[in-house]
Amino acid sequence: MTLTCALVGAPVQTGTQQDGCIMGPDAFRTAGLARTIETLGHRVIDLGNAAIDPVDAMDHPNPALRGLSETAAWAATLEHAAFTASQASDLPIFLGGDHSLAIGTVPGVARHAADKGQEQFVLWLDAHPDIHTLDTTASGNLHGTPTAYFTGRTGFDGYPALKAPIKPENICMMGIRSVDPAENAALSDSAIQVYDMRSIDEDGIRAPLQGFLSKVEAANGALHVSLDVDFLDPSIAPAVGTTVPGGATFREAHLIMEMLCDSGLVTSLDLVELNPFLDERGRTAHLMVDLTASLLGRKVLDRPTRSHQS
Ligand code: B3U
Ligand code: MN
Ligand code: MN
Repeated sequence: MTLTCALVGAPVQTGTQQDGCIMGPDAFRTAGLARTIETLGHRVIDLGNAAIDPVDAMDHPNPALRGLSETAAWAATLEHAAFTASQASDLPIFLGGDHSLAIGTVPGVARHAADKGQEQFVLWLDAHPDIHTLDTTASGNLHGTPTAYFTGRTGFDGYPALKAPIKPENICMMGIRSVDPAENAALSDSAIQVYDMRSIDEDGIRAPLQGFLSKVEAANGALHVSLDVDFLDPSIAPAVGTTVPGGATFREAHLIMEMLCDSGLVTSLDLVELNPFLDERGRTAHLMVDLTASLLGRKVLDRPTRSHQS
């Protein structure tokens, strides 16, 4: 199937401690994202980079917080950008930028799904659950907070009101291996499906992902995939500020993307946390582009692979 993909640059780095994610959108473009997608027979429209206006400082009792007013401003800007890109294309691809951008992209695509009468689902591919509130984050880095915000948890004063919060039971997290105590408590009380690296080691990727995709299909839902570079093992994806050992392998990551492609269910994608300043000759940027290619139909064989025949 030929898709129209809209690229939306989201050069957000106020959610992290380390500078560099601001260059992410240009690194994805330089690594040939548009060309690669077009080679697979799809159409690409590049909508350029979103931007925020200067903002006034916001106060908050948590003294660790940094970049609060800018990040809250990105929420509104990217919600709008994601909503309009969803209307203008079959598949908006958001080029990060740190993961705090999902406070805009996920609510924006969810509003579009709600308008169409569809439930929004989210596949969160990350070393971290990013489920801190403004009160619980000890690092103060707001890229650790998006899933708490878009599921409608309290503790986000000053942020835009959510029009279509994501139901926790519609979220599947994979690759999780770094969880703070407050996040652990939040996940214990939550209906979010979490597959940590232990469960992937024991059961593999295929069965849990197939289970989640069946749920999305049964609900005729929209599916947003949020891919954090640190989902991948640092040995294959060094260009990220928060490397965590024991990540997804090259083969696991491609298998996920191939299964997502076969499902035909993905309606939007975040590519986040790429810090080109930390990359080695563009290899992480290229890997993220290659994973996107697998999601959009690049295959080893034209004929079905063995697993499809059995
Ligand atoms: N949970 C930690 C670490 C972290 C979260 N997201 C990333 N790192 N990328 C925190 O700072 O909230
Ligand atoms: Mn993340
Ligand atoms: Mn992460």
